[in-house]
Amino acid sequence: MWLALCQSLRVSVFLDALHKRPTSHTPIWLMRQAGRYQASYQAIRQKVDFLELCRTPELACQVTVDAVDQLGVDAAIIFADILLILDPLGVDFSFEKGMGPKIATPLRENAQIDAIPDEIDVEASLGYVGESIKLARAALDVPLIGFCGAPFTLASYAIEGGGSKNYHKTKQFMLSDEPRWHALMDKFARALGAYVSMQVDAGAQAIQVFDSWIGCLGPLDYDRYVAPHTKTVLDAVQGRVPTIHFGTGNPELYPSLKKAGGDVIGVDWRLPLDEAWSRIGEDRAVMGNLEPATLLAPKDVMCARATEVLKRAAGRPGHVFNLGHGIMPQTTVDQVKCLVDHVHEVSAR
Ligand code: 1CP
Repeated sequence: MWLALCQSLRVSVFLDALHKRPTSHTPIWLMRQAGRYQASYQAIRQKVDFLELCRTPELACQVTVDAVDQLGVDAAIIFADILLILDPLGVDFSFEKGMGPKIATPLRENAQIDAIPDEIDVEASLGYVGESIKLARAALDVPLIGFCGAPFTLASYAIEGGGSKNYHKTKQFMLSDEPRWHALMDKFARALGAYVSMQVDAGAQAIQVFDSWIGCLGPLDYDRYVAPHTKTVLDAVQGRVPTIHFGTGNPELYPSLKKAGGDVIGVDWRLPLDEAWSRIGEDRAVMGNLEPATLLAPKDVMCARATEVLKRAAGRPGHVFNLGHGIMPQTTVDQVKCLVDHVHEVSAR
């Protein structure tokens, strides 16, 4: 009886915060909470490569659940990657050891873009992510987040051929051939919409859209070239589960991100939380905004910075504690656990 009550409370804290309902403490989870900084993850990766791990539901489930068990966070995120959808879109990619993603033949020619399918069969191509979600739901006592990359961030990988510093090729294409740019973004957006719908069908209780590299654009270009397509993705699950719209790098974009959609806006560390929230407006929940590098600092410094974020949130309903971007691989599990405990303790109401 007690156990059932505690479990239902643990479930509701995160989802209540997404809905801007008052909670007993500020829920916390961390982007990239499953990954290379964990010995348990490294042990699995010694046996299978990264893509095989993503495509094996039992292992993806295990990695998802291990992170929650080790850290005591209030939500899980399914173990997968934003690039997996490039498979059914016909864009070949790989992960080289110790490096980021590499696209075999980056999208540079009109014919390549025209050849991308208008529709994909998500069950046939990405059904393994749905299977991971079903297994993880059965094993978890906290809510499970599904996710995808936003059309712009995904397009930037496909066009640049991997990670990029300046996104020159992406911007050149966007500014040179607007109709074809919109055609590409629309194909990506509709595929992504079908993908996140499938994740919700499988049991994902919230969806996060990662526009990790959107900060290279200004608001006018964002509104014109990107917003309608991210909206397509978010609209695909709107009203079914809460959505988190995350972007980094340029706080001037927050009003535009909000207009494109998302019940929750994910913010980085470039503005203090209260300022970011007032730019977004208090009608939305927010997620963030601890600088990831504070996890590399002494514990007292990290905890003081976390307390500062909580102070600026001022206990208002609708704050989910997170980093402003993913956990760095140099971080220790002990340090992350210390942060989670500290946030739970200091925010207890
Ligand atoms: O070597 C390894 O084991 C692979 C490292 C790794 C991991 C652990 C990659 C390669 N992806 C992931 C998992 C992952 N990626 C998750 C689930 C884990 C969790 O959050 O707990 C998620 C949500 C992602 C999403 C993702 N992949 C994003 C968006 C989030 C962000 O950090 O901005 C991006 C940009 C990617 C691309 C990607 N995949 C992997 C790497 C190293 C990168 C980034 C490369 C770059 O900097 O360009």
